[in-house]
Amino acid sequence: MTTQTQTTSAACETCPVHNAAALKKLGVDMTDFDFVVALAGNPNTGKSTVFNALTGLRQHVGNWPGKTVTRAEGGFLYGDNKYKLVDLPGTYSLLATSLDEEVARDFILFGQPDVTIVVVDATRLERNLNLVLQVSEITNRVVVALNLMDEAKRHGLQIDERRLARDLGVPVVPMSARQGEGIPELLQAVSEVAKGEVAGKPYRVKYVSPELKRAVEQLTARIESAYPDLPNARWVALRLLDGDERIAEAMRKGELGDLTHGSIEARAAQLQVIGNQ
Ligand SMILES: Nc1nc2c(ncn2[C@@H]2O[C@H](COP(=O)(O)OP(=O)(O)OP(=O)(O)O)[C@@H](O)[C@H]2O)c(=O)[nH]1
Ligand SMILES: [Mg+2]
Repeated sequence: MTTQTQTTSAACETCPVHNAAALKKLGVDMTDFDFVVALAGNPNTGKSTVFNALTGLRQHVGNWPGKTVTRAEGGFLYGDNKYKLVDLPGTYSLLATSLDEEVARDFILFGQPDVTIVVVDATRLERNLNLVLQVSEITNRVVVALNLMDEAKRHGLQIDERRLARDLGVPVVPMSARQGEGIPELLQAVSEVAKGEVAGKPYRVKYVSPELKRAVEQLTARIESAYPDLPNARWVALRLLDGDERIAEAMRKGELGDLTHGSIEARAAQLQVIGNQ
């Protein structure tokens, strides 16, 4: 083998396609994980399909929305790191209206995942982007899995994923999870964001009014002092200013503290959510 060939093959080993070999599905083994990754997305976009592909577990998959109703967790090894992957119920928005949406919302907002993968349906991009923008409001660590690309192609839809990534300010990985296409690239993107090698700079809605900005800042500070362990106090402040009765009620009853990372973990342990074995 010539030096040239060796160089080429060594370089090639770092490409995502070859890194596929670096995935080890760990099933329910989540001991000593380095990173927590959440799978969020609208209902029926392929979250559990991705979850199963990465963990080797068998979460319920089917072609109708609302199958996953509670959290499921599994592990995988990629490169030198162990990951805990959390499959969530589908949700259209972080303004949860149903119990399973609430499970997803609570984990995305308060579970402090290191990376949130938002799985979107490439054939219904506009509707799906709503959640991407909402998640982008609360964290920089987002990867968009642009799933069902096979369906999009079948319908003659063309998506400029580079442009989309630029506009959203986060990595976008086109994929067809059911066929396993794009999984290596997704893993690569997730590991880069988890390790801080790639820093997203998500598009955020700009608050034009200085009064609103000031009100948000003041209220955020008060919430932070009342609930020092609560991540995303700013989101809670925005919801309160928007007149969200459920959040106001949780605040009045002192239940907001139940949404901190530790409490969510404890509640999950009680529920024993791995119902897929
Ligand atoms: N054609 C195609 N179908 C897919 C792809 N990924 C997943 N599916 C199918 O889409 C349907 C929904 O997949 P799930 O993984 O159950 O979706 P989910 O997001 O977990 O759904 P909920 O838990 O109900 O929110 C299933 O029939 C999958 O087989 C894909 O890339 N292409
Ligand atoms: Mg599911």
